[in-house]
Amino acid sequence: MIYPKMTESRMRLSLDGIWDFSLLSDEESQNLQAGKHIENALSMPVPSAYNDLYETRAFRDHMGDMVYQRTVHLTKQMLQERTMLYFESVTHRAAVYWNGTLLGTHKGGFLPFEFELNGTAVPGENLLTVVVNNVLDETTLPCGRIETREYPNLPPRTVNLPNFDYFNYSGILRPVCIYTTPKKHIRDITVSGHADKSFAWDIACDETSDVCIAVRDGEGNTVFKGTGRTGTAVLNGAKLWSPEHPHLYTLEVHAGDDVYSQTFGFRDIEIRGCRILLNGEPVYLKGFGKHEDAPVSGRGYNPAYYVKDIALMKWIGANSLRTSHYPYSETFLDLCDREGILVIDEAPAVGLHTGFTAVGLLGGTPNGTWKKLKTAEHHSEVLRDMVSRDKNHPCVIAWSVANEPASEEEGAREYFEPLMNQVRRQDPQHRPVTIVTYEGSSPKACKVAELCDFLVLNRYRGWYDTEGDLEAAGELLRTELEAFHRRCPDAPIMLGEYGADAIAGMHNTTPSLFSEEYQAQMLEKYGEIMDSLPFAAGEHAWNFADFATAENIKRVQGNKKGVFTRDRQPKLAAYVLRRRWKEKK
Ligand code: GCB
Repeated sequence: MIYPKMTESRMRLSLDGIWDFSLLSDEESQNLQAGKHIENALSMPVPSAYNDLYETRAFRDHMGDMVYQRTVHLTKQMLQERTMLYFESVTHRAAVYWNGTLLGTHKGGFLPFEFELNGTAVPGENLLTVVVNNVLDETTLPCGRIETREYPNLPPRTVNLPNFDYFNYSGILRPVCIYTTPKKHIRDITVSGHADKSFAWDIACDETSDVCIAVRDGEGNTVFKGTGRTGTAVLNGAKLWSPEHPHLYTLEVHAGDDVYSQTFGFRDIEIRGCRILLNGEPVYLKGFGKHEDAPVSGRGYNPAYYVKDIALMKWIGANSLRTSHYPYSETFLDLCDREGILVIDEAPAVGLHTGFTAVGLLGGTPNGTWKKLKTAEHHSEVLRDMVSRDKNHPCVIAWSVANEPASEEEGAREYFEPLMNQVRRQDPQHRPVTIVTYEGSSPKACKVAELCDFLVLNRYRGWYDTEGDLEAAGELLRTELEAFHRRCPDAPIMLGEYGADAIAGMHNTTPSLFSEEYQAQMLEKYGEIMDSLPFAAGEHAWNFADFATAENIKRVQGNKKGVFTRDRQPKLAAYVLRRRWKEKK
């Protein structure tokens, strides 16, 4: 699958706009007639999360199905071509109907899928109905739990609890479009450029199609021409891609009647002697774990926020981020290519722990996670789809297979080893692969460290323990990082998360928890420790901005560990990081 766009042989019709929408009870869902117009529909923007668009707790926290619907007008000419319906993401499950006929279903809320319309669609008016389901359990990624609670005088209440610390925004979160291709079409393009100026291409298309390729530089000049479905060549004058100079090239492919162009960069990423090397030079990762999260649209597609966030990352001196805790939109990754941001691309695999959650509501006791969860097959599917979608991006420098799983429990190694190997086999650029681990997975207990090409550790010393005592927090952190270094002396070690909640505007002369001063001091302390460890390879503060979470007593209207507020204004910590990161090489 390649990203749908206009070319001289392809057409793209956006279906974004205001759709009809309704939440469905189980009974309404059973009786839904997908070929009929829904009654009493609400207006709903696509793309967007649905949750914050109308009031009431029942609306926002609905658990189950919801329906989106719109009419689509097609021309005769469009249907003479191969005509596809493409969803960039529907969270978390979709059943898609065209004129009442089920085109297919999809599970997984953060990656694209598509269906062919030929044979079902007609010229003129058509009815598109999408039934979305947002329930998370021990078979989905991310993982959730379903609980039924009994109260006096009330019918039992069933709730869906996330095993993770962000609000379960759902709906049609990213753009939807129809696109056409010639019947014989380009199915996939793989292109990798290297620091030695060599590059390789591989075009999946009909065997009978003649393939010609051309490479264009950033100014649009054709700098190479070749033929064949696969090939390698050297482009002597190629300029390398890096954060300082994110030079991009375009591979233009003609395969039979189909034409498509794919951007790529010349760059190498490798690990040597516990350093991450970009184009042969050590690079220290400075940046954040982020979320796709904004007021009103929630986790919905939001290009203005994408641009603003990257601009703020540059302002603060960051060079990298992790797409915690799911693959971000394709537009965001294109922007990172263009702006030179290094990305650790994370699968939507969070909450794989039946005894621990980030907000501590599960008690923290190892609990037989790997016997209980039934996620292995789906995990393999989302990894396959993530690598396949993102493999050509020069900005993607590494893959994260999961965030904070029960990596200290028996069975973790057996669960993860095949998944790590799958990613390594599939990635044409052989990027480093990791699993991001938490405090419970100590240097003694962790069962997956040796599976990782580099270690990404989430640590909250000074917050979830040793709170208020930054000296003790610092020494605990140092001791633990040193122990991991002794265990894996050749693996670069970085912090994947560290931070403290700070309520913007709350100040103390003697810094205490939740004040802007305490957050700033804590980040400063962690910086001091990282500077003293020669094997430290990077630091990603948690989080770039305040974000929405489920309600619980450990969250003050969401997670407030943002260095920026949810509307992207700086807290004191932003200036502390800025001073440090502008200097730090
Ligand atoms: C973590 C999680 C992240 C949480 C964070 C926190 O370890 O990976 O999703 O939001 O801690 O703030 O507790």
